[in-house]
Amino acid sequence: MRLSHAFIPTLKETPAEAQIASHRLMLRAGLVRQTSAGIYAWLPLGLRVLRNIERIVRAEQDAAGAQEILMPTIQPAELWKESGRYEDYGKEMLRIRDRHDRDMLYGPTNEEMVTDLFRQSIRSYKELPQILYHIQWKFRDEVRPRFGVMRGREFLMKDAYSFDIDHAGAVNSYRKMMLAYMRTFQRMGLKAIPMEADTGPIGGDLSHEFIILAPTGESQVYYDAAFEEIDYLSGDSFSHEKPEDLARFFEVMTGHYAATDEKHDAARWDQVAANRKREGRGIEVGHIFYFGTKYTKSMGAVVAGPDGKPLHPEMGSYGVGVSRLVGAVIEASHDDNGIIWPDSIAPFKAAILNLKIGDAGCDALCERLYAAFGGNALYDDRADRAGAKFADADLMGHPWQVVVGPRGAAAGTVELKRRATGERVEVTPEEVLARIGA
Ligand code: 5CA
Repeated sequence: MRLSHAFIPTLKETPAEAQIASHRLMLRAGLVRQTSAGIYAWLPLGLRVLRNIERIVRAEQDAAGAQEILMPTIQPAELWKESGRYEDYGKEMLRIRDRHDRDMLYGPTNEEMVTDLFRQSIRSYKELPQILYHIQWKFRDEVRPRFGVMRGREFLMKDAYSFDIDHAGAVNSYRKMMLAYMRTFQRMGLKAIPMEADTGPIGGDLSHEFIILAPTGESQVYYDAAFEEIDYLSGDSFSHEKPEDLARFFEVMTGHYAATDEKHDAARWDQVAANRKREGRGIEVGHIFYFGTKYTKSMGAVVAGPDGKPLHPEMGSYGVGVSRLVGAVIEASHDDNGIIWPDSIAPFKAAILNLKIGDAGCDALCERLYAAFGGNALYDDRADRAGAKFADADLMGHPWQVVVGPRGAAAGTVELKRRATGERVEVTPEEVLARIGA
């Protein structure tokens, strides 16, 4: 993308309505614009990040054996009347009436709809387990939407739903999703910690939230250093395949101390060795629930069991705040100059900064690099001051900056800057591509 013609409306001034760094930076770097309270339009730079996050979430769901579907945003009220949540959900639910006077709603979550799909099609225990997921917009009419995309009214969620024949199966699915989440967050360059949580309006009796560490996080967290040391992605770490492996994984996740403020247990905290104690701030980016037969019973979903008798499958649901993650990553990774994207979700791998537009050497070298990046670079081809280009590249947070000036271009070199460390090296264009791996 050429910056001279890109729809990336950066702001010089700090928007007054934004109270936290990620919200300020998302507006300033031109990622999103608010269209109504808590509702945002995603602009090219922001959308590329959102899509990258989706891609990682999807890959890890698929790897764990979950199957992607796509349920609609608009749901019939009948389903929610069956589960009993139509009244319970209160004002957070956006209720709509269609032209035939039928009660509809904009889905805040999809337990009812997925249970309905399940009961229409699955007949036998032999077809279980099933884990279904989708990545779809939700609407919750929050009283006080704030912090930009972190607490919006319309937001993108990955929600998965598991169906098993018994408690042991459901617990295995729950652990599988927990592992998928730890892998997902690590791939995004985040340190995530699962913490026991309340179940709220989803219901059930086992629940964990996934908190990522960020100095500006909403809640105070206490945890064992173990969570900073585990590598969930290495070849010889945990696998989804075997229940024994998942049990060992779950033991590690729940055997080490981790709690938010509300659940903090001073007596248990005292048991943690002093050199293993960690404290910090955190942001909830995911939440998983086991609730057994709550929905399958109330909605009459049954399958034939091994003995031929009907049984209500046991369910869990598993949410990731996909759009919230864009803000959460920025909270975890920024400095005074702007965003610092982790490589895996950055909108572009690199920015190419042409310091002298019109200089034949600079222009030719930049064009050559731009072509070689094949769409993975943002080319700053604006007739602007060098200072403005540096500032915008830092603000937008590209992991690498390739700086092309007339002297270097004549000598066949460029300056390569790593955004995260500020480190600069003088290299040949060939080395740029080799290092960044475009
Ligand atoms: N049905 C369950 C799991 S699929 C559920 O809805 N869980 S939830 O309410 O905890 O939401 C899941 C995730 O969505 C949260 O962890 C959070 O990351 C994200 N989320 C929830 N509310 C909002 C909101 N108002 N704005 C942005 N993200 C949100």
